[in-house]
Amino acid sequence: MTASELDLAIRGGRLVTSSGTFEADLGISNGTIVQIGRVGAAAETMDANGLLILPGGVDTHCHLDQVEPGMGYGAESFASGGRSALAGGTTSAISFIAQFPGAPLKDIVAESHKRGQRSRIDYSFHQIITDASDEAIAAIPEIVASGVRSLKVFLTYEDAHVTDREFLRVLAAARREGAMVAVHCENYDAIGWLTEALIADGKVAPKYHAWSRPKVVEREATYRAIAFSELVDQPIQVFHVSCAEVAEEIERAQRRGLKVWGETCPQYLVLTENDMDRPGFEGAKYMCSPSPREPGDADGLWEMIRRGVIDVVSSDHSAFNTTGNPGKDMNGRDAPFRDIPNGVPGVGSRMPIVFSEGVSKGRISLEQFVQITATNPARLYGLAPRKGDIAIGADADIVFWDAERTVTITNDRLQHAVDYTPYEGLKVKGWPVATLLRGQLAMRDGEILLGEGAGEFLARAPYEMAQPTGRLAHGFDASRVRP
Ligand code: DUC
Ligand code: ZN
Ligand code: ZN
Repeated sequence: MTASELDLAIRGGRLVTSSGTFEADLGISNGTIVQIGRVGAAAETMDANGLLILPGGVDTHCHLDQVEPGMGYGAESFASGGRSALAGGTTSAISFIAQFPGAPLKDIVAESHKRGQRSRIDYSFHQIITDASDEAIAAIPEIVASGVRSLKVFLTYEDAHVTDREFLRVLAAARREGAMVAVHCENYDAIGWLTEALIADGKVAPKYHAWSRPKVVEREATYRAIAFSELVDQPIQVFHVSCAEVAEEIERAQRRGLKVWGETCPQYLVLTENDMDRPGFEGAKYMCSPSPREPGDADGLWEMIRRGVIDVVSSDHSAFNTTGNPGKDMNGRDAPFRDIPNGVPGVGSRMPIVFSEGVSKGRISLEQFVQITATNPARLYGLAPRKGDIAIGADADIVFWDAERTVTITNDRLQHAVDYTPYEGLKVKGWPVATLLRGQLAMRDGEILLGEGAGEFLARAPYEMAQPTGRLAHGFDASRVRP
């Protein structure tokens, strides 16, 4: 190799970027894209043979190696989750650092970083705040300055939800430090009240999970999160929007110029509440929160995606085996829906499902696919311009994609650690053939070629999307006066 040679040239592909699709070669040096179009001599050449060349997927909502209070760690490690990500064309993910009683935040932060070192893909973290105590609020500046530039709050879940006052304190802390806030929007008390009534009435099967948290419960919490975002003047992303009725709240906020964004997930695009009514314990495999909705609701979500109201599709990969502890049946196969852990795996199936349901079925363009699975999540969470698009100077995270290949999803293809996929038997058109992480061949024909520890921690610097608008009622910035 001569000094002027590229490390790698990718020739004969159709490049899909966030803004266009065109035939061009790619030149890569030191893990970075350095040439697009006419590309010089290279030490190595990969022939794309007319396949699509896409930016590696960016999954900004992925529970990998997350410490779960009282439950140890979820089934999916950074190593196994990274394997699945690469198999499915995803090269970066943001996981979570938990908070729970009795463990100082700095210890959980350190433990999470230690676990991240096994990652096969590039990664970062959202810091979950479940108890906005003075100590937790005081710890936030250092955590954010270390590159964990987003906080997450839950408005439901017994051990995780914050009160309105706590939520405001977290928003204020994020505003002071220049961090994004992600919100799980469902009303804790409404769900608790409905759940008690359902169980008292003998309605305990998995399908009643959907009855315990109808759309309005999500819509109310979404409106409240938006109102508080406006009050504090703090940008937020509403996680896992399950239906158009919830997205309408986000659209209204966006029309008013608020910095409010919405995410949905494949489970809301292809699963329905009927899946939880499968015989025996099968329904438990499809339980996640918010609940999958009724047949037809996905059409409304696609419309919201097309309009740009929802501009990110993440996996919310949340890994519970069907059996074991932790696992879906940890409280017994007859456990009421309330006692069955929520969450479905999906980091490996996200890109193929969104491509198939979106591009192959004519609902969105190739460029929109790139935007919602890579560019927009990278921008929203401060990973751009390094991640999320094919551009000079960006990391050479590349997927060779066969738009014509039809595959029937089976659990083994996804290569995650979880013992099932809710998408077993789903036929998809469009499949990743090879994945590159920073110019290194990471997956080819389903074979994972990068070992544990190949991934890098992505420390996120201050960025515009997480900055406040400057619009405050009466011009009074309470976040500066009272933490
Ligand atoms: N819902 C969440 O909020 N997190 C993980 C899994 C789920 O279903
Ligand atoms: Zn959530
Ligand atoms: Zn989640």
